[in-house]
Amino acid sequence: MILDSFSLKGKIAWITGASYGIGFAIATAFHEAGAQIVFNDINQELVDKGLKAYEEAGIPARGYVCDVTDEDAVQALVKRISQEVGVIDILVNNAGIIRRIPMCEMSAAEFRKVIDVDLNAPFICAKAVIPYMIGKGHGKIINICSMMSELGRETVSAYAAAKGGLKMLTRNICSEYGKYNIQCNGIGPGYIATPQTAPLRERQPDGSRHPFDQFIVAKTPAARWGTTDDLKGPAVFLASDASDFVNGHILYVDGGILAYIGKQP
Ligand code: NAP
Ligand code: GCO
Repeated sequence: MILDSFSLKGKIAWITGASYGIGFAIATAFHEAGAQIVFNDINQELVDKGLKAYEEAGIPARGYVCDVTDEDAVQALVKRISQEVGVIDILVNNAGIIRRIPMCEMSAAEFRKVIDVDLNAPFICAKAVIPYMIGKGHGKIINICSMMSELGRETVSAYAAAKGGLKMLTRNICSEYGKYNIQCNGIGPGYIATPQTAPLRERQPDGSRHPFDQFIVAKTPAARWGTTDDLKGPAVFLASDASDFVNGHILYVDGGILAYIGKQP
């Protein structure tokens, strides 16, 4: 049955930075598809917050404290997961940050921090799990890219550079490890209503909608912000056997933004 190929039953999935937001939504979808969920976040408070949320959702997730930019910590975490839970079948590189600062006002340290979390960390985490996936004879890596993997805009130079690099890292992992039955693809969410984009949706002092909110709704053929639920099906597809011959692909889940030039003013 074709739907059986979308099952994640018996698979172990590690979603980074998944105490809430997009990572949490993807983890809930993976659980519903049958996977055992493992997540990490940057401190115990966030991990505990995530564990409470997973428990309330009826999901027996395992949570670990780990800063994904720390290679030694990530290597140790992957080993610990393999001993305590089992070898990771699915990695979702979800953890990410953004700093909205005009480029010429951004310090090199601030630029490096965004690159470190959004690009170096996916490299570190993929490098840590690939040897185990080779040993197991299969693996799925999903990198959470962005509209900014394809487009720029004011104030997000570091984020766009990182997400553009993440698109090419995705293609390179495909190129280098596809022969080991490892599929590495990206998901490029459009504008999704999460804490990360909350500043772009804040009501104005006069109660009107944020100008950026109005801009994005006009720029999106679906005429709405995405929700984390919109990402669940695409993520399960890319994590499942149904996508075994899909590799190096960035699946944009954007309501049509990238296809649309925009309405005449
Ligand atoms: P979010 O609400 O800010 O959640 C990001 C998660 O990553 C948080 O739990 C965060 O923990 C964690 N994290 C940050 N740095 C970390 C580190 N060094 N080690 C471990 N965990 C870390 O973001 P989101 O909106 O869910 O986005 C998730 C991913 O989707 C990101 O990669 C983002 O770039 C991407 N994305 C988002 C959108 C959107 O519209 N929301 C669209 C396209 C792509 P803290 O709370 O401690 O920071
Ligand atoms: C921004 C937003 C975007 C979204 C997302 C779009 O400031 O433009 O934060 O970058 O987070 O990446 O795909």
